[in-house]
Amino acid sequence: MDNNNFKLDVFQGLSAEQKYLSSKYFYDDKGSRIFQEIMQLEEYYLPECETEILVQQSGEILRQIPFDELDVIELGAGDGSKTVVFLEKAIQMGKRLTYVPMDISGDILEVNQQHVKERLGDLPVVPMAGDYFVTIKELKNREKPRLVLFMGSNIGNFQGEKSIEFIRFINEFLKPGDFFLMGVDLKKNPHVIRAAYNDEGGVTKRFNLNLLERINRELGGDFELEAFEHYGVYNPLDGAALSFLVSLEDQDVHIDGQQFHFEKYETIHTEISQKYSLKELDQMAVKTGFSWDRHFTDSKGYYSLSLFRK
Ligand code: AVI
Repeated sequence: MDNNNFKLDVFQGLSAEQKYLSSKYFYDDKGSRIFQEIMQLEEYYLPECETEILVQQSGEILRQIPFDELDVIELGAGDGSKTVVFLEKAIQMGKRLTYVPMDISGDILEVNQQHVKERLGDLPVVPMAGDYFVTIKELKNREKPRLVLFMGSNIGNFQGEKSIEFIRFINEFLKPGDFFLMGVDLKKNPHVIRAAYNDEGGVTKRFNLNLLERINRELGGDFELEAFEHYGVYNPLDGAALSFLVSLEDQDVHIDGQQFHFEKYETIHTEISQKYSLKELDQMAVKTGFSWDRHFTDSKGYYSLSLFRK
Protein backbone atom coordinates (compact mmCIF):
# COMPACT_ATOMS: atom_id res chain seq x y z
CA MET A 1 0.00 0.00 0.00
CA ASP A 2 1.27 3.42 -0.97
CA ASN A 3 1.45 5.37 2.32
CA ASN A 4 1.76 8.68 0.52
CA ASN A 5 -1.68 8.27 -1.04
CA PHE A 6 -3.05 7.10 2.29
CA LYS A 7 -1.70 10.24 3.98
CA LEU A 8 -3.03 12.57 1.28
CA ASP A 9 -6.48 10.94 1.43
CA VAL A 10 -6.56 11.14 5.25
CA PHE A 11 -5.51 14.81 5.23
CA GLN A 12 -8.10 15.62 2.60
CA GLY A 13 -10.89 13.74 4.41
CA LEU A 14 -10.14 15.21 7.83
CA SER A 15 -9.95 18.76 6.40
CA ALA A 16 -13.40 18.56 4.79
CA GLU A 17 -16.41 20.39 6.22
CA GLN A 18 -18.03 16.97 6.87
CA LYS A 19 -15.03 14.83 7.80
CA TYR A 20 -14.70 11.48 6.02
CA LEU A 21 -12.27 8.58 5.54
CA SER A 22 -12.48 6.08 2.67
CA SER A 23 -13.66 2.59 3.62
CA LYS A 24 -11.02 1.13 1.31
CA TYR A 25 -8.51 1.83 4.11
CA PHE A 26 -10.29 -0.57 6.50
CA TYR A 27 -8.49 -3.53 5.00
CA ASP A 28 -4.94 -3.60 6.36
CA ASP A 29 -3.88 -6.95 7.90
CA LYS A 30 -5.66 -6.25 11.19
CA GLY A 31 -8.77 -4.84 9.47
CA SER A 32 -8.97 -7.86 7.15
CA ARG A 33 -8.81 -10.18 10.16
CA ILE A 34 -11.60 -8.24 11.90
CA PHE A 35 -13.65 -8.39 8.68
CA GLN A 36 -13.31 -12.20 8.75
CA GLU A 37 -14.82 -12.05 12.29
CA ILE A 38 -17.68 -9.89 10.98
CA MET A 39 -18.42 -12.51 8.32
CA GLN A 40 -19.01 -15.06 11.10
CA LEU A 41 -21.41 -12.87 13.09
CA GLU A 42 -24.99 -13.93 13.70
CA GLU A 43 -26.19 -10.38 12.90
CA TYR A 44 -24.18 -10.08 9.66
CA TYR A 45 -26.50 -12.19 7.49
CA LEU A 46 -24.96 -11.38 4.08
CA PRO A 47 -22.40 -14.23 3.64
CA GLU A 48 -24.90 -16.91 4.69
CA CYS A 49 -27.49 -15.63 2.18
CA GLU A 50 -24.95 -15.52 -0.63
CA THR A 51 -23.75 -19.03 0.15
CA GLU A 52 -27.33 -20.34 0.20
CA ILE A 53 -27.94 -18.96 -3.30
CA LEU A 54 -24.67 -20.37 -4.60
CA VAL A 55 -25.33 -23.82 -3.13
CA GLN A 56 -28.97 -24.03 -4.24
CA GLN A 57 -29.08 -22.05 -7.47
CA SER A 58 -25.68 -22.16 -9.20
CA GLY A 59 -27.10 -24.67 -11.69
CA GLU A 60 -30.03 -22.41 -12.60
CA ILE A 61 -27.72 -19.37 -12.91
CA LEU A 62 -25.36 -21.32 -15.17
CA ARG A 63 -28.23 -22.52 -17.35
CA GLN A 64 -28.75 -18.89 -18.43
CA ILE A 65 -25.19 -18.78 -19.75
CA PRO A 66 -25.12 -20.60 -23.10
CA PHE A 67 -21.32 -20.93 -23.53
CA ASP A 68 -19.47 -24.27 -23.32
CA GLU A 69 -16.16 -22.52 -22.92
CA LEU A 70 -15.62 -19.25 -21.01
CA ASP A 71 -13.39 -17.08 -18.82
CA VAL A 72 -14.76 -16.56 -15.30
CA ILE A 73 -13.18 -13.34 -14.06
CA GLU A 74 -13.69 -12.56 -10.38
CA LEU A 75 -13.08 -9.03 -9.08
CA GLY A 76 -11.96 -8.85 -5.44
CA ALA A 77 -11.85 -12.65 -5.37
CA GLY A 78 -10.39 -13.03 -1.86
CA ASP A 79 -9.81 -16.64 -0.80
CA GLY A 80 -12.37 -17.93 -3.33
CA SER A 81 -13.95 -20.23 -0.75
CA LYS A 82 -17.51 -19.45 -1.90
CA THR A 83 -16.77 -19.24 -5.61
CA VAL A 84 -15.53 -22.85 -5.77
CA VAL A 85 -19.13 -24.01 -5.27
CA PHE A 86 -20.14 -22.15 -8.42
CA LEU A 87 -17.08 -23.25 -10.41
CA GLU A 88 -17.58 -26.88 -9.37
CA LYS A 89 -21.18 -26.80 -10.60
CA ALA A 90 -20.08 -25.28 -13.93
CA ILE A 91 -17.52 -28.05 -14.41
CA GLN A 92 -20.12 -30.74 -13.56
CA MET A 93 -22.32 -29.20 -16.25
CA GLY A 94 -19.53 -29.76 -18.75
CA LYS A 95 -18.36 -26.17 -19.14
CA ARG A 96 -14.69 -25.63 -19.91
CA LEU A 97 -13.56 -22.76 -17.71
CA THR A 98 -10.55 -20.61 -17.12
CA TYR A 99 -10.80 -18.98 -13.70
CA VAL A 100 -9.21 -15.52 -13.42
CA PRO A 101 -9.30 -14.37 -9.76
CA MET A 102 -8.23 -10.74 -9.25
CA ASP A 103 -7.36 -9.20 -5.91
CA ILE A 104 -5.24 -6.37 -4.60
CA SER A 105 -3.50 -8.88 -2.28
CA GLY A 106 -1.13 -11.41 -3.86
CA ASP A 107 -1.09 -13.35 -0.54
CA ILE A 108 -4.84 -13.97 -0.58
CA LEU A 109 -4.61 -15.12 -4.22
CA GLU A 110 -2.19 -17.85 -3.13
CA VAL A 111 -4.79 -19.05 -0.61
CA ASN A 112 -7.39 -18.82 -3.39
CA GLN A 113 -5.28 -21.02 -5.68
CA GLN A 114 -4.83 -23.55 -2.89
CA HIS A 115 -8.62 -23.75 -2.36
CA VAL A 116 -9.27 -24.17 -6.07
CA LYS A 117 -6.58 -26.84 -6.37
CA GLU A 118 -7.98 -28.83 -3.42
CA ARG A 119 -11.57 -28.74 -4.73
CA LEU A 120 -11.16 -28.56 -8.49
CA GLY A 121 -7.80 -30.16 -9.29
CA ASP A 122 -6.57 -29.13 -12.69
CA LEU A 123 -8.93 -26.23 -13.45
CA PRO A 124 -6.85 -23.62 -15.32
CA VAL A 125 -6.36 -20.61 -13.01
CA VAL A 126 -4.80 -17.29 -14.00
CA PRO A 127 -4.46 -15.21 -10.79
CA MET A 128 -3.92 -11.48 -11.27
CA ALA A 129 -2.74 -9.40 -8.30
CA GLY A 130 -3.29 -5.64 -8.32
CA ASP A 131 -5.96 -3.01 -8.76
CA TYR A 132 -8.65 -4.62 -10.96
CA PHE A 133 -9.34 -1.31 -12.74
CA VAL A 134 -5.85 -1.77 -14.18
CA THR A 135 -5.42 -5.57 -14.42
CA ILE A 136 -8.76 -6.18 -16.17
CA LYS A 137 -7.50 -4.21 -19.19
CA GLU A 138 -4.81 -6.87 -19.72
CA LEU A 139 -7.61 -9.32 -20.64
CA LYS A 140 -9.02 -7.17 -23.45
CA ASN A 141 -7.61 -9.34 -26.23
CA ARG A 142 -8.75 -12.73 -24.91
CA GLU A 143 -11.16 -14.33 -27.35
CA LYS A 144 -13.37 -16.46 -25.09
CA PRO A 145 -16.80 -15.34 -23.82
CA ARG A 146 -16.71 -13.74 -20.38
CA LEU A 147 -18.53 -13.94 -17.10
CA VAL A 148 -17.42 -11.29 -14.58
CA LEU A 149 -18.18 -12.01 -10.90
CA PHE A 150 -18.44 -9.27 -8.29
CA MET A 151 -19.68 -10.90 -5.09
CA GLY A 152 -20.01 -10.07 -1.40
CA SER A 153 -22.21 -6.97 -1.81
CA ASN A 154 -19.08 -4.96 -2.57
CA ILE A 155 -21.14 -2.84 -4.97
CA GLY A 156 -22.80 -1.37 -1.85
CA ASN A 157 -19.56 0.31 -0.82
CA PHE A 158 -19.57 2.62 -3.88
CA GLN A 159 -20.86 6.09 -3.08
CA GLY A 160 -23.82 7.32 -5.16
CA GLU A 161 -23.17 7.53 -8.93
CA LYS A 162 -19.85 5.70 -8.47
CA SER A 163 -21.75 2.38 -8.52
CA ILE A 164 -23.20 3.24 -11.94
CA GLU A 165 -19.78 4.34 -13.25
CA PHE A 166 -18.31 1.05 -12.03
CA ILE A 167 -20.95 -1.15 -13.71
CA ARG A 168 -20.58 0.87 -16.93
CA PHE A 169 -16.85 0.19 -16.75
CA ILE A 170 -17.60 -3.56 -16.55
CA ASN A 171 -20.08 -3.26 -19.41
CA GLU A 172 -17.42 -1.62 -21.59
CA PHE A 173 -15.04 -4.50 -20.87
CA LEU A 174 -17.64 -7.11 -21.93
CA LYS A 175 -18.54 -8.17 -25.47
CA PRO A 176 -22.18 -8.46 -26.60
CA GLY A 177 -23.66 -11.63 -25.08
CA ASP A 178 -21.19 -11.71 -22.14
CA PHE A 179 -22.44 -11.79 -18.52
CA PHE A 180 -21.94 -9.97 -15.20
CA LEU A 181 -22.98 -11.61 -11.89
CA MET A 182 -23.16 -9.33 -8.88
CA GLY A 183 -23.94 -10.02 -5.20
CA VAL A 184 -26.33 -7.37 -3.84
CA ASP A 185 -27.80 -6.82 -0.39
CA LEU A 186 -31.50 -5.98 -0.72
CA LYS A 187 -33.72 -3.49 1.11
CA LYS A 188 -35.51 -5.26 3.95
CA ASN A 189 -36.76 -4.73 7.53
CA PRO A 190 -34.62 -1.79 8.69
CA HIS A 191 -34.03 -3.42 12.10
CA VAL A 192 -32.25 -6.35 10.41
CA ILE A 193 -29.93 -4.02 8.49
CA ARG A 194 -29.26 -1.80 11.46
CA ALA A 195 -28.28 -4.81 13.62
CA ALA A 196 -25.88 -6.07 10.93
CA TYR A 197 -23.78 -2.91 11.36
CA ASN A 198 -24.20 -2.64 15.16
CA ASP A 199 -23.44 -6.15 16.44
CA GLU A 200 -23.83 -6.85 20.15
CA GLY A 201 -20.23 -8.04 20.53
CA GLY A 202 -18.76 -4.80 19.20
CA VAL A 203 -16.81 -6.39 16.31
CA THR A 204 -18.02 -3.74 13.82
CA LYS A 205 -17.04 -1.06 16.33
CA ARG A 206 -13.46 -2.51 16.43
CA PHE A 207 -13.47 -2.66 12.61
CA ASN A 208 -14.37 1.02 12.35
CA LEU A 209 -11.96 2.16 15.09
CA ASN A 210 -9.12 0.22 13.43
CA LEU A 211 -9.09 2.96 10.81
CA LEU A 212 -7.91 5.44 13.46
CA GLU A 213 -5.49 2.87 14.88
CA ARG A 214 -4.11 2.39 11.37
CA ILE A 215 -3.54 6.15 11.04
CA ASN A 216 -1.69 6.05 14.38
CA ARG A 217 0.40 3.04 13.29
CA GLU A 218 1.26 4.02 9.75
CA LEU A 219 1.16 7.82 9.77
CA GLY A 220 2.25 8.48 13.36
CA GLY A 221 -1.13 9.91 14.43
CA ASP A 222 -2.13 10.41 18.06
CA PHE A 223 -5.83 9.49 17.97
CA GLU A 224 -7.09 8.42 21.43
CA LEU A 225 -9.40 5.57 20.55
CA GLU A 226 -11.48 5.87 23.75
CA ALA A 227 -12.40 9.40 22.69
CA PHE A 228 -14.26 8.09 19.62
CA GLU A 229 -17.33 5.90 19.27
CA HIS A 230 -18.78 3.82 16.42
CA TYR A 231 -22.21 4.87 15.12
CA GLY A 232 -24.08 2.88 12.47
CA VAL A 233 -27.42 4.02 10.99
CA TYR A 234 -29.72 2.79 8.26
CA ASN A 235 -32.00 5.18 6.37
CA PRO A 236 -34.91 3.32 4.72
CA LEU A 237 -35.69 6.42 2.62
CA ASP A 238 -32.61 6.00 0.46
CA GLY A 239 -31.41 2.50 1.42
CA ALA A 240 -28.05 3.70 2.75
CA ALA A 241 -26.44 2.10 5.81
CA LEU A 242 -23.83 4.61 6.98
CA SER A 243 -21.01 4.24 9.49
CA PHE A 244 -19.48 7.09 11.43
CA LEU A 245 -16.90 7.66 14.14
CA VAL A 246 -18.14 10.20 16.68
CA SER A 247 -15.75 12.41 18.62
CA LEU A 248 -16.80 12.22 22.28
CA GLU A 249 -14.82 15.32 23.23
CA ASP A 250 -13.70 18.65 21.92
CA GLN A 251 -10.16 17.61 20.95
CA ASP A 252 -7.15 18.08 18.68
CA VAL A 253 -5.46 15.20 16.87
CA HIS A 254 -2.01 15.39 15.28
CA ILE A 255 -0.83 13.43 12.26
CA ASP A 256 2.69 13.94 10.94
CA GLY A 257 2.93 17.56 12.13
CA GLN A 258 -0.60 18.50 11.03
CA GLN A 259 -3.32 19.34 13.56
CA PHE A 260 -7.00 18.45 13.10
CA HIS A 261 -9.68 19.82 15.40
CA PHE A 262 -12.77 17.83 16.42
CA GLU A 263 -15.73 19.48 18.10
CA LYS A 264 -17.57 17.42 20.68
CA TYR A 265 -19.92 15.02 18.75
CA GLU A 266 -18.44 15.91 15.38
CA THR A 267 -18.47 12.85 13.10
CA ILE A 268 -16.17 11.22 10.55
CA HIS A 269 -18.13 9.39 7.84
CA THR A 270 -16.30 6.12 7.18
CA GLU A 271 -18.54 3.84 5.10
CA ILE A 272 -21.65 3.48 2.98
CA SER A 273 -23.27 0.06 2.52
CA GLN A 274 -26.02 0.76 -0.01
CA LYS A 275 -29.08 -1.55 -0.16
CA TYR A 276 -31.14 -1.94 -3.34
CA SER A 277 -34.58 -3.17 -4.36
CA LEU A 278 -34.97 -5.60 -7.30
CA LYS A 279 -36.71 -2.83 -9.23
CA GLU A 280 -33.74 -0.52 -8.70
CA LEU A 281 -31.44 -3.29 -9.94
CA ASP A 282 -33.52 -3.65 -13.12
CA GLN A 283 -33.18 0.11 -13.69
CA MET A 284 -29.46 -0.11 -12.98
CA ALA A 285 -29.02 -2.84 -15.63
CA VAL A 286 -30.71 -0.64 -18.26
CA LYS A 287 -28.83 2.48 -17.19
CA THR A 288 -25.45 0.75 -17.46
CA GLY A 289 -26.06 -0.66 -20.96
CA PHE A 290 -27.16 -4.26 -20.28
CA SER A 291 -29.92 -5.81 -22.41
CA TRP A 292 -31.29 -8.42 -19.95
CA ASP A 293 -31.18 -9.22 -16.24
CA ARG A 294 -32.48 -11.79 -13.79
CA HIS A 295 -32.28 -12.03 -10.00
CA PHE A 296 -31.60 -15.13 -7.89
CA THR A 297 -32.60 -14.50 -4.26
CA ASP A 298 -32.22 -16.48 -1.01
CA SER A 299 -35.19 -18.03 0.83
CA LYS A 300 -35.62 -14.97 3.09
CA GLY A 301 -35.47 -12.53 0.17
CA TYR A 302 -32.59 -10.68 1.87
CA TYR A 303 -29.96 -10.91 -0.87
CA SER A 304 -29.68 -11.27 -4.63
CA LEU A 305 -27.20 -12.66 -7.07
CA SER A 306 -28.16 -10.53 -10.06
CA LEU A 307 -27.16 -11.70 -13.52
CA PHE A 308 -26.81 -9.04 -16.25
CA ARG A 309 -26.29 -9.89 -19.94
CA LYS A 310 -24.71 -7.39 -22.31
C1 AVI B 1 -17.27 -5.44 2.26
N1 AVI B 1 -18.57 -4.83 2.47
C2 AVI B 1 -19.55 -5.34 1.51
C3 AVI B 1 -19.06 -4.87 3.86
C4 AVI B 1 -20.45 -4.17 3.95
O1 AVI B 1 -21.39 -4.82 4.38
O2 AVI B 1 -20.55 -3.02 3.53
C5 AVI B 1 -18.10 -4.21 4.83
C6 AVI B 1 -18.62 -4.11 6.24
N2 AVI B 1 -18.65 -3.03 6.97
C7 AVI B 1 -19.18 -3.27 8.16
N3 AVI B 1 -19.51 -4.54 8.19
C8 AVI B 1 -19.18 -5.09 6.99
